[in-house]
Amino acid sequence: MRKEDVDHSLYLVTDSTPAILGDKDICAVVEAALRGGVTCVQYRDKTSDTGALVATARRLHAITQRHDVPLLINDRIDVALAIGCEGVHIGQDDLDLSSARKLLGPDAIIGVTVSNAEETDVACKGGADYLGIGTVFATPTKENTKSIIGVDGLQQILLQIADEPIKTVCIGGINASNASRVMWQSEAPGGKGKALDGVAVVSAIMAAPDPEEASWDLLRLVRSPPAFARAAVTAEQQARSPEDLLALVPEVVRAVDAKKPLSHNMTNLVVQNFAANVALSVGASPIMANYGEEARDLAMLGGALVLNMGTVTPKGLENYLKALRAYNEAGRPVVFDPVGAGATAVRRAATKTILGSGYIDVLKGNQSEILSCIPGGAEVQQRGVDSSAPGNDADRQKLGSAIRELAVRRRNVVVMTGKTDYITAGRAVFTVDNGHAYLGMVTGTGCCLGTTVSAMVAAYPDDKLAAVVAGLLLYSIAAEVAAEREDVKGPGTFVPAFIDELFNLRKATAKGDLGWLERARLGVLP
Ligand code: 3NM
Repeated sequence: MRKEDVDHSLYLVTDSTPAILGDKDICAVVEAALRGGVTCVQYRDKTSDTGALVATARRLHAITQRHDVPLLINDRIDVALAIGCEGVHIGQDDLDLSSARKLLGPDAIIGVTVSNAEETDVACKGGADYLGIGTVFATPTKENTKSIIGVDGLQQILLQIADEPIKTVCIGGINASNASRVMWQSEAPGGKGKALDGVAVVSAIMAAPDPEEASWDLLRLVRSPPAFARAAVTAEQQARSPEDLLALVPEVVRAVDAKKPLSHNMTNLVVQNFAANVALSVGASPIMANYGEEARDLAMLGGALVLNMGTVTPKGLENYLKALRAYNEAGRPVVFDPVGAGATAVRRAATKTILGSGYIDVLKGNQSEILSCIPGGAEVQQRGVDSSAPGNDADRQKLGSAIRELAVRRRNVVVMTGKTDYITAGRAVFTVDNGHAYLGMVTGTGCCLGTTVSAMVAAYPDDKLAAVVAGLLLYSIAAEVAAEREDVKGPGTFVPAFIDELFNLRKATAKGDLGWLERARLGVLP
């Protein structure tokens, strides 16, 4: 087989330790995995004596040859030479790439493990055939890994090598629950970065009760986009003008009114009652279910999930992750509100965990929360950028490009709330200048906006940008209308009036009375 023709889609790395292999025969497991569709095999054994290594490698090579799949040896160039297999895989502490190439010749396949920009650069310049990028997620299989880079770190490396003719797989903690997501999420949209060629796994196959079935399942997952990818915001949807989006608002509001979608809130203790009433007013069916085990069933009901981190606890975080997985698997939208994200170390870590554990369709927060989701965002914040200061166009642009980059990286919609609200899916940054000061004087109004947005994306999932814009306009204009009422004397009387006006505007929209939309101040950053 020519090395250019190697398929890296499902790359099996073996492990002979009892914790993973158990009492199974390594050759039987590899044979089963090949029947299941594994496309490349690396024999990795850090403990056996050289004689045993060579003997096992020979048996494995006979098997991989029957399946026309390359066999690579981890680290041991001598073993690869002794059995005449297709190549080797070298880590950063192993023999260097140019020596390995000299020993093995130009036709051998040589892969290199990389975890940062510098290692990547050296491996590409040195003529590696493929990169094993990791460690993506922490894994008990290899505990002494250098760094956990997450999907963000993986994407960074793929952006760096956009133009290199090199193949790539990722490694570390990859299994059936995340393979498809990692393949899709690590690729920067718009052809800016490279897409992974595949995933490398150890335990997901070597420790599986049925390695053939596990391989078959993984290969299918690697080759098919995840459920949530189907409804990502398209380039055409992003190219619309504010007027185009405004024209869709009635349709979105009516869709919620007609469908009464489920708004599943995992939200904080302070706002549960308020959020449930807001959901009802905008036309959704709220459920305030904080127990993650329920999420699988709830995700099947055609609704959307709100993860609101307002009163995060370790148990709460576990529940969020279960629900996130369930909604991602069902292909139903998730709105994440990283409340107080920058405020404490616990919240910073929880935000990172949530963002790294699944796909978030809409990331919504205030300026400091959103900036703390961006690498380097804290510095933007510390430099005192203030989008609400009048006439501060430079700051608006800075914030606009920061959230645009965040949306590109996450392939989602980002909403940054404030005096002006900003919305982007990675291209145009739309702005909403409606609302009322009372919203800032009542607890939970930010959280309830998340609930409102969840109702809109649940009812209108194929156009999440329009859905989010509709949610923001309905919410902030209802606040204006409520605040102007004669019976509203301050923040206390504002709350029931606001709930009424959310209901009234929705009902008016359903009847075709769209007068309220004349107040809309929807724009786009130049
Ligand atoms: N190399 P599992 S992580 C062999 O980061 C190996 O370089 C890694 O095992 C790296 O698929 C790893 O069971 C083990 O998580 C991956």
